[in-house]
Amino acid sequence: MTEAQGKRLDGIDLDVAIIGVGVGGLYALYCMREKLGLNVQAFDMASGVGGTWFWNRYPGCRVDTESTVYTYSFDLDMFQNWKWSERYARQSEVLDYMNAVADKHDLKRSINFNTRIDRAQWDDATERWVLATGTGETVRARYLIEAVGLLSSSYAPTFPDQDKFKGQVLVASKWPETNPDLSGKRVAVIGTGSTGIQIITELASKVGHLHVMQRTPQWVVPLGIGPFPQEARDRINLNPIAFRDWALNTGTVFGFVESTISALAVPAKERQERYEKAWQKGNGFSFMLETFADITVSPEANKTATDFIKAKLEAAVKDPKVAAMLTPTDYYARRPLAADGYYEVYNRPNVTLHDVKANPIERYTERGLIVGGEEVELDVIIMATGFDAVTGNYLKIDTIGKDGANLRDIWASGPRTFGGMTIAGFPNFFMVFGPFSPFTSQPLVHEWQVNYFTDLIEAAEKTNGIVDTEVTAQDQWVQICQDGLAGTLFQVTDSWINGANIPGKPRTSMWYMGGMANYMVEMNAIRDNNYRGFTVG
Ligand code: N01
Repeated sequence: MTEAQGKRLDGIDLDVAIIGVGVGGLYALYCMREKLGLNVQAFDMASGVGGTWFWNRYPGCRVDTESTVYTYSFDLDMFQNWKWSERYARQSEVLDYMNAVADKHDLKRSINFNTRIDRAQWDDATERWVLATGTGETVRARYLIEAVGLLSSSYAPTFPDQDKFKGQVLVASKWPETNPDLSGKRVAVIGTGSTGIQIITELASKVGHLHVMQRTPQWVVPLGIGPFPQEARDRINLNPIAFRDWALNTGTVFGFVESTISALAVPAKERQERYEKAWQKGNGFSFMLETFADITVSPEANKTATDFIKAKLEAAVKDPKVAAMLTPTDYYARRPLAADGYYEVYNRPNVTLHDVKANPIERYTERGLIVGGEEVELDVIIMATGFDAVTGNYLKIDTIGKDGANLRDIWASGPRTFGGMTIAGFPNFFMVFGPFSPFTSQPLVHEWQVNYFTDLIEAAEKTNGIVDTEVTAQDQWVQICQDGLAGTLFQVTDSWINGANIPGKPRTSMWYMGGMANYMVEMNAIRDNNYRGFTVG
């Protein structure tokens, strides 16, 4: 056993067990060990830190949130001095950063890599979580923190006769550590979400022929890739805490202030100018939320945005038939997509767009895929088909709370949580960015939630208390979240945001839609009211 693999497991009794060492889990490990001085061990299936950034190393992978807010703030020195090279960091740079954080704080000695947790059961008699690893070992812990990721549970559907295919099938979210050489090859990309468009724009000029298998077209705006802006660095350096707090006090923590103006309240000329400015600046979230306040809630306002993008698309794509295939018919109300030069890719002679809704992928052959009755010959097929988002990884672990309550039963028709962090009947159990967390960018919000429950655990430690959640408080929280999504176009537009992307998954709200600033107000009021809604028994 190497040092990086962590302690021997079987029979160990911990204060805290953490599942997952992505952005949230690493910080939770830091807080539990360094702030509270608890005996903590973290577990991850990967052989290194990074969570989704460990696995998603496909060509073109990078954050599409500005690096200014895709960072930790707890280590002020690193917050100020880590030199992100680009406005949107590449996956390799994010992974380097996370390794640097883990190494600086010596976190890896408390992590068991290559370790899957299959089962977690609360034992009332000993007031401990009993975890079972994939290799049959047992670990006990007073607290369990699951930081298993919002978009980490891969979804890669299979098609008939896959075993006959003589080429290679690669899943974007489980990309091989050694990057395969795709130059000159006939490559298909199945899926045109954030992952698909990053791969498509990166590979179009590098492969022999690229076949894009598009089921539902999406609205795409430019990302605006470029060097990390000096003015952002200056602003962070001037007062990092003030910058962090400013970002947290916006609605979505993407590093800008959301608009409060209706798209319908300004003259058409001004509206066009605003959209044009946002288009030139780049960034999907900014285009959707910084331009106008009601794009995601009003069909009329939404149409002003889609009319603008449609005109750009039609100007960019030379073949009108291809432009028509690329034009969505639904609202601009999925998670917004951004990539530089996406539509222009389809002018290349080595790129073919397939409409696999009209002409479905039927099956594999030895040489490729049958699409709409015709064989497409391929060397490599890339599945960019997304994730069982938000709830997927929680439900993979067989989690049993008090009185034998199984999480899979409790969440059968949709998740139930309090503040996105706890679940009634699951004592001493915490989630980082669990269902019904705010609909925001992640790292700073992960930190905020971890800080919040670190304080709660500290309070419980003082009285040897067990933290649980009142069912009524949880019900109220779920209701607020369901009402919140119901008022938006995200609710009526199929995507992973509402669970519609996974066959058989309940279609429901999984978010607090009131914005981060309001979320902090609500959660701080709960804390200041003696943690109303939590029980520390
Ligand atoms: O997944 P998606 P993703 N046959 O669900 C298609 C984050 N992320 O991995 O729309 C054919 O968005 C599916 O088609 P349809 C980000 O939050 C961030 O791209 O269901 N096609 C769709 O086109 C993002 O939103 C970055 O009809 C099938 C695609 O696969 C989230 O992860 C980078 C199919 C899935 O799109 C998920 O993005 C990457 C089938 N059977 C990801 N099944 C950053 O930049 C599915 N599809 C930070």
